[in-house]
Amino acid sequence: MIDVDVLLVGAGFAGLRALYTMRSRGMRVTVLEASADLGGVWYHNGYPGARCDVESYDYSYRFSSELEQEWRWSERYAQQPEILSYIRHVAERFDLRKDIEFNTRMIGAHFDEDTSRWVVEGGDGRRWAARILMLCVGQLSTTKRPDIPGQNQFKGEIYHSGEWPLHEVSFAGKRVGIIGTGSSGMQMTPVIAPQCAHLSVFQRTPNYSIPAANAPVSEEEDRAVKANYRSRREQAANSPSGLGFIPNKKSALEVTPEEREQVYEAGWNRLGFGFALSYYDILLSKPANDTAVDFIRRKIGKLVADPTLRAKLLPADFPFGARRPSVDSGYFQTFNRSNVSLVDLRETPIEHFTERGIRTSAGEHALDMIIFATGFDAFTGSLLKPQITGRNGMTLKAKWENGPVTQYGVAVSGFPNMFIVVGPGSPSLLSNVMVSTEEQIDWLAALLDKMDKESLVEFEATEAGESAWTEEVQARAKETLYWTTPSFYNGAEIAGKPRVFMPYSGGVRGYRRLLQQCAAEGYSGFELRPASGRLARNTGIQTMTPPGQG
Ligand code: N01
Repeated sequence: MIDVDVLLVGAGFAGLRALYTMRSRGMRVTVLEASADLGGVWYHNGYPGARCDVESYDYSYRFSSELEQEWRWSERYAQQPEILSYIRHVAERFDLRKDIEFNTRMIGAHFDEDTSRWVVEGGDGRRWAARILMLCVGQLSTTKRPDIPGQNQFKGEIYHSGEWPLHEVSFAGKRVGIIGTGSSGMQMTPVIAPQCAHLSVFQRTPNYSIPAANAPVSEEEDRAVKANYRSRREQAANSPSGLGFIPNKKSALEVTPEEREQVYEAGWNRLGFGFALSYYDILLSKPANDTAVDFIRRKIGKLVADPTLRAKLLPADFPFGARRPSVDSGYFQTFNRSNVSLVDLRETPIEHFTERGIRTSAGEHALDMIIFATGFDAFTGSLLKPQITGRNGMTLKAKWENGPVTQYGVAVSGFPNMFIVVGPGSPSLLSNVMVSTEEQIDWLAALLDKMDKESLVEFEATEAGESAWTEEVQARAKETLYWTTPSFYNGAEIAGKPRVFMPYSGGVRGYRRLLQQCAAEGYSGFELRPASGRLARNTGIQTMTPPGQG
């Protein structure tokens, strides 16, 4: 058994930041990473056109101003290879690789109540004992491959956007089919279309998208951001989404149609996701949202020449933003190409794969390559893959049978000293995850500082605390339009998954204040114990119950 202070799982953005921070506190840290190299989702999502839809300067670490100053982003929205280069640069610069065990999947972990340590099992049979278990496994890292019959019969190539191979994939002369029109499908469509013989896009639900207005970053822009990076970070941390956009304080319904049109027009080719904050109530009120939908449909409509195709591509039956919109670079225009066709799965559903392609209710589409851009088992997929067992033999799977229950998205009662980074119940995918990730890791570091100072051994969410928080997450979602639409925010992407709302929709700033308040109140909603639960009970040591705790 290998003894460490912190066992971290996942070497993506969150895992590397956690490694840096925990090691800087003098802790012995080991990271288990199932893949052969760094990057997490950015390692696996190497499909053509993959890029971040958060601006590069904001989708980067804030913990080191030297790093901020020395790294030069080339585009407003970085492509996947550039993001991977950044991650690798960070690992080299802070000498992080030496503590990472690659090709090592955590298959299980259980909390030993006698020693108050997590015993973690690697897929290769090795075992680690750790005081703290930190799960940095990502929210969109377990891919979803629909259960379409006949997949084994297909004789061509099959790929998934989230498990893209490391080798070069050639599209030349091939008939390619993409299933799925979320962000991944919308990003790859305009890039693959010019490279292949024919592209068929299999669409079930037309999706909203805002133009990325991507552009190279000029020297002048780079200097301007770097001269004011601290205030840019502050602004991001104090914005609802962590993207730095402050919502317009006006309602979309209180202004004249002319003024509204001007505001939407000004934001359309500039704001990306920020377009959703053109008015404060776009994500809160259906009538307000309808004004944005009307504008977006008109804009998209102008991009598609053929009226029948246009009608099929226009999103209609859910509010803008209620499912995650895309930020695209020429997606809709791609359908004007003569080598691109849309297969509307609502009219002609997929029946099965054949040797030669995909059969829908209207007939066979002959293909050489099929790409699943069908998304992920979001939020909980990767947390529930390993067998994680807390106190009294309770597994996380059993505990979350009816949906994830967490205190602030970071901890679970019954699972002492286990910390989830950007887990369900935190702003997570409703925020710039970089902001949420760094916020949570710094918060944990402060908690561990306090525990060390006061010789405390365990932290654990209380049941009352996590129940109240889980209700709060649902209550906040019900105030929004997110609630109205089936999506991966509420478990609708996987048949049989509990239908609960998973990310906290109260905003990054509000969430940070709650974390700060929790710490100021002596970590309300958590128990901090001077010994393991069993030891404390056996020896009569009083469990410390901080004030303000339920
Ligand atoms: O996945 P999705 P994604 N038959 O779940 C369709 C992040 N991301 O990989 O809507 C046919 O959004 C499904 O149809 P429907 C980002 O957070 C980030 O595109 O369920 N179709 C939908 O069209 C994003 O939101 C970046 O009817 C089926 C699509 O597949 C998230 O990843 C870049 C189907 C899935 O869309 C996921 O995006 C790219 C079936 N059986 C992605 N099952 C960044 O920039 C599903 N679909 C950071």
